[in-house]
Amino acid sequence: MSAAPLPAALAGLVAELGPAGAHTDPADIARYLTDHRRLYVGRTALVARPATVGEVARVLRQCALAGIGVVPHGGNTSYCGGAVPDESGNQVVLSLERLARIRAVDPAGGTLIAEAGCTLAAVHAAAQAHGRRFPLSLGSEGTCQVGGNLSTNAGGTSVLRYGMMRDLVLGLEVVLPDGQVLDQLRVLRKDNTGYDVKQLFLGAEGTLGVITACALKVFPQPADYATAIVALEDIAAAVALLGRVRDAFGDLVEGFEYLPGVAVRLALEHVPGATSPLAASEPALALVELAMPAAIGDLGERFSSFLQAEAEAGRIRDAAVAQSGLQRDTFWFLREHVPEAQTRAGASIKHDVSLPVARLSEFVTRSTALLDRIAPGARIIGYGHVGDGNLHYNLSPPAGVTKGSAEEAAFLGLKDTVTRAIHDLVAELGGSFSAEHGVGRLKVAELERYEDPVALALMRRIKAAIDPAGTMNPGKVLR
Ligand code: 2HG
Ligand code: ZN
Repeated sequence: MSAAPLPAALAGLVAELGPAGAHTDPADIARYLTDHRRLYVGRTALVARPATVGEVARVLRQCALAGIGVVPHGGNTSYCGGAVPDESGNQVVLSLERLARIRAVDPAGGTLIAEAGCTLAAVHAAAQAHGRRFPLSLGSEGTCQVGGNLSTNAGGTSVLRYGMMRDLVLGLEVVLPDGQVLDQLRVLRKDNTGYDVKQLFLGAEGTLGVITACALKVFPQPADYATAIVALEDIAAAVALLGRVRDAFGDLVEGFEYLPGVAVRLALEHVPGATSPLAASEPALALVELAMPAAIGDLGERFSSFLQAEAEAGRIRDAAVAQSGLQRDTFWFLREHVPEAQTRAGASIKHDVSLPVARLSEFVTRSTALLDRIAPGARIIGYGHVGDGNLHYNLSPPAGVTKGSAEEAAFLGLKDTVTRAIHDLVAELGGSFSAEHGVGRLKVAELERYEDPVALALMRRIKAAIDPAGTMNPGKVLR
């Protein structure tokens, strides 16, 4: 795509930011234009790369004055096109990558202050260096940035115990669209001082301002893990097991991930190095992980006995408990690589839905029947964070359909019909069409369709109040 011309109103800003702070060369800009899933290819004349909060403020103020849209950009791992500019060439990209300092860690107080451009892996490492752990856990941790995690209220695989990103935040520093800096970077666990305005920016996907730093909660490092892969009949058996594991182990349960057999087989077939400790023919697997902050001992043994009793009672089909840290890694490798397996296998139609946990099984049964009619033969790769009621309910074309074939195109042609059926059913069952991936550009119409109209009207009023010029990430979340 051709480079967009630089608006005259931004020439001074470019000079101020200097060569390291502003990319205007199309070769430097290219990597900021396409999202991770390659759903969109945008254009821009400028990628601003501020190195200080003051520079972020100058970019936002200047763009608000000139009426130019600003698209905040972190690690670019969004599933919904939230971090790339549109095709007009009129929007500026604002990359947080140079704001990447860990400002402070307080192990005793259990807090860590990081700038928005730190990768999630860098936050993990900083916490670990102080004997602490930051529990947000995502497959993309080496690439995604904490500013994006905040702006999308990221979830991942330890939500069951620690909550989503929002639950891990104590304070924020945010630059508002007019360049004012909201300084709420407090490390207080208790702070009841009127409206909690920082909450507005968590999950706002950069439509209200730019988060530049955050104060996060950090926790003791687990000293002992017990991790199992359990073979099950179906998702109903997984939900029942979840209840019993929590009865037995309470808050020690950190992760409860579900993989239908078809997802396991896809990973084994397409991802080099993927292995399963149980037979590939099992109808479904759950990856269940317990963790203890102190080495009290026997966690692995207790979990093994629990699973043995489950097997003897006929409630699970089989189980394997990791015998080493390395084996634990192989269990997680299998789980974390299902998305990659699906990508390698070819096209897919993705959904990121959540339901009340008690209705997951009904959802799977009813949606399977719907899909049998709408997309016969399509493989339902419905996996994920069952402990949180969150399924990545993704479809792959029928087995044997090759990448780039006419059959694959026909399958993709069903996307809108399939998605409507799935999202309507989710809504009927009291669920959400966007559990953890956000709205971005992709799901704006879904938000309009499914959100409570009162909530939607409030969102529009908040947007108009905080971003009256409408320059913050235009076209994302709301339009
Ligand atoms: C996961 O849980 C991610 O692995 C990706 O949220 C889900 O690719 C997907 O649909
Ligand atoms: Zn997920």
